[in-house]
Amino acid sequence: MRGNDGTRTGGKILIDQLAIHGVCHVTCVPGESYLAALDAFYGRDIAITVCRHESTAAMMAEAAGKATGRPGICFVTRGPGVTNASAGIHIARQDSSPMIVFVGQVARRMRERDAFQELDYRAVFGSMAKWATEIDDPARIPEVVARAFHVACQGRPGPVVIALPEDMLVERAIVPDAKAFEPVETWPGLSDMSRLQKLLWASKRPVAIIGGSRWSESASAALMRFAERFALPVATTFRRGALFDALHPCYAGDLGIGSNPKLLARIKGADLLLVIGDRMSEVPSQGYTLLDIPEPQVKLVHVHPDADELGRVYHPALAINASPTAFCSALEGLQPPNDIAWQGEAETAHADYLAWSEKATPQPGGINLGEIMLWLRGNLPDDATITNGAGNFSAWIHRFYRVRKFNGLVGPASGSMGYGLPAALAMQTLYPGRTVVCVAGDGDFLMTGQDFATAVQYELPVIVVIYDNGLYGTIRMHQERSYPGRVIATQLKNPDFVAYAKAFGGFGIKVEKTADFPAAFAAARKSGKPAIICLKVDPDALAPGMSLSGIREKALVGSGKPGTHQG
Ligand SMILES: Cc1ncc(C[n+]2csc(CCOP(=O)(O)OP(=O)(O)O)c2C)c(N)n1
Ligand SMILES: [Mg+2]
Repeated sequence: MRGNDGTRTGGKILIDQLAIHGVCHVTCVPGESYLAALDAFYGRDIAITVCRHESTAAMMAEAAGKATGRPGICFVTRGPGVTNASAGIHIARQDSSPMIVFVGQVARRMRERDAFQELDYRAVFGSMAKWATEIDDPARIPEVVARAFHVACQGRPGPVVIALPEDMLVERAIVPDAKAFEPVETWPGLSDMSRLQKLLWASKRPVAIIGGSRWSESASAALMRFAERFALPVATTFRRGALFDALHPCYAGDLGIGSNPKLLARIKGADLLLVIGDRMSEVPSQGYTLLDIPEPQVKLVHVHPDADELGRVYHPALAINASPTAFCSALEGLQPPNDIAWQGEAETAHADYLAWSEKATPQPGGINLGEIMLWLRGNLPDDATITNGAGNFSAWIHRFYRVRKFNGLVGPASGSMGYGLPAALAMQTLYPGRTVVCVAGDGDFLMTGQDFATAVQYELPVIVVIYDNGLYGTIRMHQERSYPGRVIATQLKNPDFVAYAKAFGGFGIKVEKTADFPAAFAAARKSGKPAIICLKVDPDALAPGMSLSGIREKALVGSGKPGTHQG
């Protein structure tokens, strides 16, 4: 509260800054360490989602940051609270998403005694967050918070962790507010664009690869127009499929895990790669095999919003320090050559993509998740969003679900399990009218499954489709490849997910045959409640076109060993 003397508590100053910077929603798990900040939310026009676990609160904030380009905001308590939140902080780091985590801290006079739940946040998050700091003086809150918004959003976006000593939050200070932050765009120079045009004109087989953050719906539309004018094949990187309409005639597919071999061959055969916004890290670079390090064997044009990422791993022929949003509007000024040397390549690349994603691969058992993806892509509304975490189940989404809209897919490029439900909660909170479907593994779902309660509490009608194979299937796959028949620590005894959904106050239904999915989905929607559709699947159905037994046999033949244990 503001006193008659013009003073405000640290907590009040803090929440005032959030409002000024345009925050209208935060996530949290409460703690006594930041009560004064919580109290300052009282009666304010900022919605709060209280979660059951800090990993959900942090992943929700990360997903909101990923979807909007503005920092997702999360409040957690000290020690155990913020260490629980660290999974979400790590995702924001790897996925380059803007996010600010506020965390309670012991009172200033107790610091460095290893007081109750004390942590040195600068040390603990120093290498994971983009910036980790602590506010000692309430009069500096406007300065630090404004800087946090800039740091989180500019260059390569990422997480900022700000510790709030308990006594600092109740201390009163007189300080003016900061002004609302405006994210700074980084524009390509005219000479960058003319060098790019020359390289394109000299090229015979160019391919564009897009990913990373700092995109917008209009940037993605501008890129589609550019691709059309230049007849340029465009691939998206791992879990960034929502940046380009899958049915656009230039879409070449997804460069992730289990990618189309024809796409990989096309990229290997290219003479110019135009990488926009992405780092070409381990997964899209196919374990750092697509491009030689440090000197790529192909002409690389690397466009990235952070100068530090340019030349970090790859030495590009042309490095352009620009945000994808600014770069894509500058693309409107480029002229295609009169005679496009690669004419027809985009068409072929798109035909290869369509053929790769057209028909579901056969699977053992009654459920084929590929067929379900085909049904979802044909029946979900245009603006629907699919979210996912990590596990083999997600391979069916990336291969068969054709993402048509910006934000139509929200997943962790960092491969973090448990992400799908929090991301779905974040998307449904941001866009209440949309259909939001989380596709989860059984292992994956239960990493944050307790927050199905949050969906019920806030009446967020997300639909969770669980691929219940009773396995940490991905790890079992690696296990069978490296140690065939020696099954250890990858089997799961699951709860009854239908009863689970109902116990939380949601809707639950089990599906054992692919043909029953549409009716189950309709029933879930009709219920208007958060829902779980549990797909009881044959554990042998490991990944698209891949069976557990097949993998084991292949590995045994390769090693010449007989199986020692049946899983
Ligand atoms: C937080 C986290 N812990 C562990 C892993 C390692 N990991 C990757 S996939 C996987 C198993 C996923 O199992 P499930 O969700 O059931 O999907 P499935 O592979 O069976 O389809 C594990 C344990 C991870 N990626 N993230
Ligand atoms: Mg599983």
